[in-house]
Amino acid sequence: MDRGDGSIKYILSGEGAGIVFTIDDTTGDIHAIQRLDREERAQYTLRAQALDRRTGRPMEPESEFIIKIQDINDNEPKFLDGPYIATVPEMSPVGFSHLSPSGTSVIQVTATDADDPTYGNSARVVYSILQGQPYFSVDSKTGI
Ligand SMILES: [Ca+2]
Ligand SMILES: [Ca+2]
Repeated sequence: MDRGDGSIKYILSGEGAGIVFTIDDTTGDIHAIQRLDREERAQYTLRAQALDRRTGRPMEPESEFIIKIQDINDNEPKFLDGPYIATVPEMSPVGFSHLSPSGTSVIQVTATDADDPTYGNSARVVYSILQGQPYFSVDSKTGI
């Protein structure tokens, strides 16, 4: 029904309307007016309606829609329980692998990443040791 002559007025309501999102009341275009952080809030449910600008009467029933915030990789993995302190007896057996777990397990470290685990590799954690070779190694998957 919108002939583009400005006779229709669009209004927005719902979560974050007027604060996070705004609508151009002539075109119906919706814009974000704040920076969005998926880790703070992953989606918003909004409602929009087209009104006759002259009478204020609705032109159609209100429609609901959901805006999902697409993730970017903006969080690095963190060791929430660190710093870790562990002890290992001297002369302990060396070596470790899944096939021959005969070596000495010293500690398991666990890192978490706040990004979306269901999208891409942004939340994927791989463990490696920066210092301490050749005496220590870490399993890249388990952190043992
Ligand atoms: Ca990440
Ligand atoms: Ca993110």
